[in-house]
Amino acid sequence: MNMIRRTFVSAAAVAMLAAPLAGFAQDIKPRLIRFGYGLNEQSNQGRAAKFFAEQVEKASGGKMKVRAIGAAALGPDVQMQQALIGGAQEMMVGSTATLVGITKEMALWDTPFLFNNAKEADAVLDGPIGQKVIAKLQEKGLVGLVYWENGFRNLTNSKRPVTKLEDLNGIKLRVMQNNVYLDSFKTLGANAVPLPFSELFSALETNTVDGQENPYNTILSSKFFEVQKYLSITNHVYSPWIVLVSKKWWDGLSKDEQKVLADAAKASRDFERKDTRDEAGKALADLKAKGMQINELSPVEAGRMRDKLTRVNAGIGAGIGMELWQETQAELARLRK
Ligand code: TK8
Repeated sequence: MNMIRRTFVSAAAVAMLAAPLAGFAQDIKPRLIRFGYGLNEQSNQGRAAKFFAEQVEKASGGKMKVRAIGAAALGPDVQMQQALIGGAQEMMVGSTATLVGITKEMALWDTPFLFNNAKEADAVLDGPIGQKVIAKLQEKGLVGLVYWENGFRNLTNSKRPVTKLEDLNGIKLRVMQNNVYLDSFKTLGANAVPLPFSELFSALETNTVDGQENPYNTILSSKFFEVQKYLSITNHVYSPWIVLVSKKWWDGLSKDEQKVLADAAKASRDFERKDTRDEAGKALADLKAKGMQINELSPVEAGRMRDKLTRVNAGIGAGIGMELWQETQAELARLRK
């Protein structure tokens, strides 16, 4: 009797649970979003990825779950881009520079000294020009949501302080997998070697390369100060990150779900830029305290470097199309008035 009763009760319980499950299975099972990135969890990129995940979870009432996966555990930028295009991964954040092989217009952001300050960068990236470049991704199977700040890039190396152009001669310098960067640093006389970011620390540690260039935040969070003695302040280019979605996957979302992601991406952009700028403001002192030897270039030497670097501009204009190039120059002139 007891046995039968127990069986009956549990069968009823199962039936009660199973009924709503059957009807709303689609709604109850949260959408799982793998959001990959290259830096570690303690970086500005990691903090903003976590913020994005929290926003999505909150705004969707737990129906959408973002798993932020850092340290290139899902692969370096280029590999994740392909996974998104193929639909094997949902989202990522990475450099626009590594996207140039897919969308050539992204090379606009590789232009040395394009922006004088973050305010200009925000205005152009968030304005019509930035949106026009983002829209180009669609035909390649990607949806770009927002630009985050990677930041102004500076040079580090293990050989000597770079105080003038000639100091770069013979320095093996890792660059991103991008032709503008490759040409830029060859033009400056360095021995430029393209490498994915995920291989950079160990390449520096084993002296496979002598140097690299990245914003202060990354030099700090990726602990490059452990393997790089010299930091030369060049601010040679402003580098954005971009939050990407697989178009294949995006097209299967409801309008509400797309809105949750777009809104959370905007909120994450504002959070990320503020956090990055706060950190960058303190980073030089931190890097000095960690033992890095930091130098600025004299105005004359900075000018020489700038003149050489801007020689790649003609090639960038031709690559992205003169119309986009001129439109950007006009917009910058307008902003600077
Ligand atoms: C991280 C990279 C990094 C970039 C680089 O995945 O490769 O040097 O600056 O931020 O995108």
